[in-house]
Amino acid sequence: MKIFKIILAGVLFVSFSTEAQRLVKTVNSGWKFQKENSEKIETVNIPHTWNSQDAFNEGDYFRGTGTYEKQVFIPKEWEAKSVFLKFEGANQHTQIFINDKPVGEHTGGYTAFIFELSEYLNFGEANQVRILVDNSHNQNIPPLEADFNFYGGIYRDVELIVTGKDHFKLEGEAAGNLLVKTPEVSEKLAKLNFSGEIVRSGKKNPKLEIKVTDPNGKLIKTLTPDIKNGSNFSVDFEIKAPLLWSPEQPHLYEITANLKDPDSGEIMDSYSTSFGCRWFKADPEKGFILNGKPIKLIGANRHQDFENMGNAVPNSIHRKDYQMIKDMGSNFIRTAHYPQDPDVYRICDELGLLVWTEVPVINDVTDTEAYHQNAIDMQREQILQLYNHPSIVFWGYMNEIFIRLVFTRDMSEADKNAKIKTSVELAEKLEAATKELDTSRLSVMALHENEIYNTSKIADIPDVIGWNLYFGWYTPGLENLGKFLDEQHNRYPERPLLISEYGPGSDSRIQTNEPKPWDFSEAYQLKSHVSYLNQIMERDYMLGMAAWNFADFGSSGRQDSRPYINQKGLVNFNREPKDIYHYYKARLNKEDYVYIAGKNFTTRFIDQNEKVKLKVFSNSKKVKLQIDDNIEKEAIVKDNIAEFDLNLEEGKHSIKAISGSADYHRNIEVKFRNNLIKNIQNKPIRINVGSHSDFVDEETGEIWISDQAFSENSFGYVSGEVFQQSKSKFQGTASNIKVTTKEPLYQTMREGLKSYKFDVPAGRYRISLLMAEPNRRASTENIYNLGSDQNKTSDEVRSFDILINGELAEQDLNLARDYGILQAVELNYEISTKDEINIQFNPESGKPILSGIKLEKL
Ligand code: GCB
Repeated sequence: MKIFKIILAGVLFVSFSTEAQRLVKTVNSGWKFQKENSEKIETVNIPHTWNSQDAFNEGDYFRGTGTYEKQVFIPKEWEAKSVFLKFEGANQHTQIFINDKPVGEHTGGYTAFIFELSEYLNFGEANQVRILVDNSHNQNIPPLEADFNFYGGIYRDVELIVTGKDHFKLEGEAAGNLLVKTPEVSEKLAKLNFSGEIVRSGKKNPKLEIKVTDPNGKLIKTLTPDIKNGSNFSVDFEIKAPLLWSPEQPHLYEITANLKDPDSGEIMDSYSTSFGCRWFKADPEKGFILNGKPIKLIGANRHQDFENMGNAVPNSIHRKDYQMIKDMGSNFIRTAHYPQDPDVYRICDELGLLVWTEVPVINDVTDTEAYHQNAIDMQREQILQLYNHPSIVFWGYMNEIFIRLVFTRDMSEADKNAKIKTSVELAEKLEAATKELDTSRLSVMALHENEIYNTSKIADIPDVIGWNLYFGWYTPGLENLGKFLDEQHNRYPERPLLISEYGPGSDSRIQTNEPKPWDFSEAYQLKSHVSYLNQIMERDYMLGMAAWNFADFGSSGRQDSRPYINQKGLVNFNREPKDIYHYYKARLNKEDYVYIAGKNFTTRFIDQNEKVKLKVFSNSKKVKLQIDDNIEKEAIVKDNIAEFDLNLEEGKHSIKAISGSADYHRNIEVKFRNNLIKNIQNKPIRINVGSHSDFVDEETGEIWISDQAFSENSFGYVSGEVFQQSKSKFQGTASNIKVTTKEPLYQTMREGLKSYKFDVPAGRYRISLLMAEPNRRASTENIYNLGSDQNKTSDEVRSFDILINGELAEQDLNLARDYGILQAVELNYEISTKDEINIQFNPESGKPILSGIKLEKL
């Protein structure tokens, strides 16, 4: 809750009435913005980033300085006040100038900072405010590198704050926060302390009055502590039988502190904060204990960006996200990998979400005093600014800090040891800084799956260890999760453990009944999350788990099935839920819930005798299915999924799932694959060649169906194999394919095929062949020059001829040479035929490839 009151000019400017308080107002609108080395000046509103678009284009996004400028009128009356400018966050180094005079600067992109402007201002006039923000890489500022975008700009609110000359201290690391501590809480009693600092004009001794209200808004106490040495105060108080804060009942108390003129009783400054009463611990055997009871922490990580906005998102989106996380049934959130908007923590307090918040010390450490100090400053700012939030239970300070080291080839032993040493030293300093400010919360660090964290002993430093584990994705075997955790638990029985990240990438355009790692199908995401949930639920010692990630997010270095986006979200970048989000809802919520999986899997292409597989998510024991209002089926629910194998006729079906008091309806259309040829008139066949998944084009609704081998009266490939880029990945290339929005269609392909055949009725047809050269090293040589180029092997030159019903359609087609690598190519041909279409692929060098094929009757 902001102390934002619209104060009538008369009241504000004539004098502060006894009801007056500080003025807090945003200064977000109408800034003139200019990027370094650019002529263009635009008018922008804050929140703003200059990377909302270019971080999603090919090449590097702009990292440099942006200048924001604005005239701000400062009333004459404020001469008698103190005037501050507060930034909730700007990425990542900020300098402030008022009327061309430097006021101050701040380093770090994710915490708030505040400056007193009074001495720089001309009162009764417009003042020029100029802000320089720089997001260029700086080896002394964390994060050095990470799997997300470092969008530059003033991407959180800017506020002007006006207080009396005597005021609660705003300047400094706490950015205006006063601390409410809860050193001892039980069901019977909460012992509390409220402390802070007052900045005084020195004329009179102000009086302090603190009002405490309970969660129902009832005043329960008014405290009037002394102000020590003229500036500090610390007051203890107790609440009997406190209403405890918990995810089920997030009761919030509130404090309002007023600083009063001793003679007139006028309020010179006022500050409010909410707080909660709860206690907790992390037990290495029993897991997380909140208010004396074990609670399995289940939830997600969350990045702060949104489609088309970058990190410049309004508070309403923060609220929507956390509401969705709460609605999913979670009780836990990790604000990976940095402190988020101050509103986020207020929202988590209100909704009842337990929070792990962390500073962005990620992947690597620079061995300089400046880097270490910046990291420590970030942690101090995070803790002091967010201290009062009952939702926060973990202060985190490092993520996978050895991953750069582990993946850097050619690093000498000496350099490795130096890197380990500086990282361990920094962890020790961060641990000390954390505990110096707050012993009531747990410190935590996230590790990737590697022994180095144990051998270096860095994992012994924090109170709790979070493992980021991607079994079944980066490393094989979903079932290895439990084994890995049990082994860690046995070796380090005193160490409380949780899973800080897990989950595969998915794309709601990719649908299959036979999910495989790296196919980006929604089905594999489901399979993986179910397995992880089961394995964690059966281990009492595990504190809990946070899925990676609540939403898809921008990461300019990524080339998955949607380029520049990390697709491990439970919801899309625009927060459209994926199947998996509904699964969590069914698994975690108590109220009856039912959902038929497959928003994009509503047309099923099957063989005549094949059954339609349907998955229904539910939190009941059984699910009933009503098909076309006349057939009823029932299935037992296991792991919150009821599986149905349905015999359905070709055509449209209405399906309703009922479980408990909840129901869900979906229309499903069935098409027999063999009839596709028969019905080809006006209904083109589209095949996702080299893939076991259907690709649903969300723009057109067209479906490119999974591939099949040729059989009589049907269609399909003859010989060849599914193209595999690397052993660990099961299909396709993970590289971005240029000039198309149907990347997955081109990423998967069949290699070395002899032909693709259709047993079609006589007629005239258009054939479209889709392909992309996946090999980055593919040669652009002409096959006929090979003999003269000693360096090239035929493996690197892919060249083939295409014959359609015996007629040469392409000779020496070298995609790399003719179109470029990783480039979407579509070749269309028209032919007339009496009974069949046989598209032959004859290699000249290397193996022919094909990504997709469309056959249309003209
Ligand atoms: C991790 C990182 C996270 C990445 C994630 C991934 O372990 O901590 O920043 O985004 O893996 O998707 O690879």
